[in-house]
Amino acid sequence: MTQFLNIAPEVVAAIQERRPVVALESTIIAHGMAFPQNAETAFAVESIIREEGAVPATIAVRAGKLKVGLSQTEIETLARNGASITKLSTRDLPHAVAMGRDGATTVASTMRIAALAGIRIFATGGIGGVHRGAATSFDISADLGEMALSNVAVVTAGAKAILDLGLTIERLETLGVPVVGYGTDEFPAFYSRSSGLKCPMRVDRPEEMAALMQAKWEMGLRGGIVVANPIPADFEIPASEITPLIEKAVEEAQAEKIEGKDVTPFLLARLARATAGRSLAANIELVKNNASVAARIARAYWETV
Ligand code: PSU
Ligand code: MN
Repeated sequence: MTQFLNIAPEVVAAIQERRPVVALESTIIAHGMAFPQNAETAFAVESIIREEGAVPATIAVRAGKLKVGLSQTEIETLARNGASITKLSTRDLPHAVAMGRDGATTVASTMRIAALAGIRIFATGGIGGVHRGAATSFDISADLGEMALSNVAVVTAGAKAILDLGLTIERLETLGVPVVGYGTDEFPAFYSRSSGLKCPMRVDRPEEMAALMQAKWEMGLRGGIVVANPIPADFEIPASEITPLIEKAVEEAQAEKIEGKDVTPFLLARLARATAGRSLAANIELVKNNASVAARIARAYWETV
């Protein structure tokens, strides 16, 4: 594996000493937010993880290496070059490695690389899922398939309602993935704390989440865990406000025949524009909150295993 992986010395030391590490994805930097907020958020999230006593490891592909723990300069390069950075899901990793390319990793590929490095917890904004209209488009994010394979707990503010959240939960059930409400009974809808959909299970404390992770993996059950952590109440945008904007963005994507991996970035960009900055503020706050929760879970996990 070492020929493919390039892990920052600080992260290697933490993994070897069984100290808490939190993985972070890079597609959210390159394609999820615009510059300079993407860079500021990426740095803020790393600081929060450090303040909570864990080591951050932002993951991307650099010159064909699976890089775990990016430098400030590498993060800034991803943030500045945004749209021109290749979005790499798991299926794209072999080609990017073979050709010595650069790219930003999605939830799916970040999970896989984190698992290869021995990292068990990952903080993001929102995971991909089953798109609306998937019955005809077959558009289901590889994030879900990866959840069945990689032993990583992903802290996410639920998922954006650009997806069919009900079908996303169904698919995760089929794949055997625990979807755990963190301090909530409801599956959160990214900008909104509530979606009207129930989470199949709930925990309220980092120690409970750590015990769940340990139980799953020590029983030999492979795959990930969705830690569904709602946006802090002060920053939420009510579903009644955001849903019509989401529906309009989905219609625009269909009208403009946007397909494949371009669908998610297109919808995110349209929504950011339609909400004139308010969605961005919400997005930044929920990512920070996920990072803080992930670091606390990481600490609890490495204290118990
Ligand atoms: N959802 C968001 N923000 C994001 C993404 C999803 O609210 O930035 C990104 C993540 O990197 C996720 C990817 O893994 O989009 C999913 O893309 P696709 O649907 O093409 O699999
Ligand atoms: Mn897709």
